[in-house]
Amino acid sequence: MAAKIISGKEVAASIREELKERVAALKKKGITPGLGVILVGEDPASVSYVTAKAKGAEEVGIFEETVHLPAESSEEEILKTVDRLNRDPRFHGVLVQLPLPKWVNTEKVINYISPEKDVDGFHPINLGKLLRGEPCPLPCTPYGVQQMLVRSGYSPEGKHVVICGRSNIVGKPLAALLMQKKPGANATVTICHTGTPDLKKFTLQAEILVAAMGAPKAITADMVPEGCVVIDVGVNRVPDPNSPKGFKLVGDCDFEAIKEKAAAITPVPGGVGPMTVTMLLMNTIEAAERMAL
Ligand code: L34
Repeated sequence: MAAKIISGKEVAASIREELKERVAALKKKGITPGLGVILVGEDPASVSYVTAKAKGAEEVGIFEETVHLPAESSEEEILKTVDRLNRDPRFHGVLVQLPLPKWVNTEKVINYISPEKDVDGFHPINLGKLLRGEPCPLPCTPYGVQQMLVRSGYSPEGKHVVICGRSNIVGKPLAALLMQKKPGANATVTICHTGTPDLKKFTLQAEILVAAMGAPKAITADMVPEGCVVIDVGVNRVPDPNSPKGFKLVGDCDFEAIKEKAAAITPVPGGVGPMTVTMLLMNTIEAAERMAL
């Protein structure tokens, strides 16, 4: 039987309806949640993601401002901008879109974001809290993956989740989130990475398989067990002469072949991407709610 297609776009739309109500409640108290985004350079993928964030913010009633710095910006200029947004009371959330230019120390920039305004959940204080199971802003992509699973009837509780990829923004925080002893988590988690020999040996044991490797068709149908739930976090641009843009978006999974075998799979586009943006909006609203107390 063909897999159910889990629409991140639809789950995101229903969460955004809830968020509109929370924004309305804040506005009644005279508070408009605000998000400051720093974008450095013109990388087309980054520009597209930041545009999606600005549109999402507008949709739910969040005040958003993108500070667009030139590609050649120095580390000092970026740090100064972070500092300015940290101090600006209009912003409850501050984020620096990654990746940054190669001469910039990314860790240093992230460490500079005020932990209270860190709506990406990337600050070491917040990542430490996540690891300890303390309340903290959850990194948006992992949070989105969890919410998409829970809200479409595939809770990870008690399941074996195999994550392919160990990045600081997806693999590692997703593992920390899903192994927590909490509702909607409590999974058995395996992380695979480029140092894993015989990846297939592990992926074939997955009840939920998360692909976050950053390469098209990194996961093929022979690696996916029958009845598995597959979450495709990858967003890759591949050349496509039939598209007016000259490229198309694909994930890390061989979608067409895997959908004949899996119980459910997320598409790209329209899967994890819209969830990432929506959880950022949620974290911004939560930061505003916290600061209102
Ligand atoms: N600081 N940097 C920071 N925070 C983040 O959470 C991110 N990420 C990743 C890259 N850098 C970051 C994002 O925002 C990836 N990411 C992201 C955001 C949105 C989408 C994909 C990735 C998204 O909206 N994807 C759409 C298609 C967008 C398009 O047409 O290009 C989708 O349907 O998948």
